[in-house]
Amino acid sequence: MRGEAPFHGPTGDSTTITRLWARPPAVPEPGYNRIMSAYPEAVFLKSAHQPSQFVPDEGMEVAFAGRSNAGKSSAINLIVGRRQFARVSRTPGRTQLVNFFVLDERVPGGRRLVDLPGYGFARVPVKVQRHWRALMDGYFAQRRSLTGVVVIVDVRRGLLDLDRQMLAWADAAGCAAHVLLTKADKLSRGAGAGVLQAARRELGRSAGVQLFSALDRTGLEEARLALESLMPVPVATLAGDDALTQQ
Ligand SMILES: Nc1nc2c(ncn2[C@@H]2O[C@H](COP(=O)(O)OP(=O)(O)OP(=O)(O)O)[C@@H](O)[C@H]2O)c(=O)[nH]1
Ligand SMILES: [Mg+2]
Repeated sequence: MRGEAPFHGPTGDSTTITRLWARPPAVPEPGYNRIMSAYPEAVFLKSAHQPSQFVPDEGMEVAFAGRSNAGKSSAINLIVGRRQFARVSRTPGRTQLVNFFVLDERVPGGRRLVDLPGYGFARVPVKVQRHWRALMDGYFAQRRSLTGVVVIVDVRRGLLDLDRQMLAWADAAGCAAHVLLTKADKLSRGAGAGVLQAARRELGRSAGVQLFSALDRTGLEEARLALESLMPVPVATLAGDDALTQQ
């Protein structure tokens, strides 16, 4: 069952965490009060500059893609529940690396998040743009573990052509997609709802879409549920979790 479990942190203060994948235990198991993140096992794995440096293609993987500076790394940090997990930058278009993170080992081969280099930054030299395209082509063509793509879109801009191209890429790779219209804190409720409605109309059933803000946490639960549905843990494993937590 999915739900929120109140727990007491190491300092004794009462905090709320979300366990997306298991029923909260009636009696906290040892170590339970040390869980500070929605994904306590999450760790940075590797940065790759070329396809040959990608981590082994096993388990499940969800990629976060979006325009430069749209808020990909900030979204990952909030969803995972760690402040400095993926690096947030003020200078767009700097890094052209594919960053791999392990989320957990809940399926054989593990579940990973991938922070892709941002696209659409006009001042990037042609050579860098070519490198980006080759890297993305390599990534989408070969990752069999890629089960979903989260496309991060600045709500003030709405869906643009490069976002549509990314969604088409995901579709061609046979991946489900979910769009986060982020920086929702920058727009009024009415304006945000308008962009959401337009995106829903355009995407239809091809992708999920929602409002999000890494600043005020708008849409956090919905985004976590969407992430889980992009990399589902088999029911047999979930049943095992429940059995463990009931001991
Ligand atoms: N107000 C607001 N600012 C945000 C939000 N998300 C990200 N930012 C800011 O936007 C800037 C870019 O955020 P990043 O998370 O680094 O964006 P990115 O897409 O990973 O950027 P690149 O990796 O350079 O492509 C930073 O200054 C963030 O603080 C949000 O939801 N609301
Ligand atoms: Mg980033």
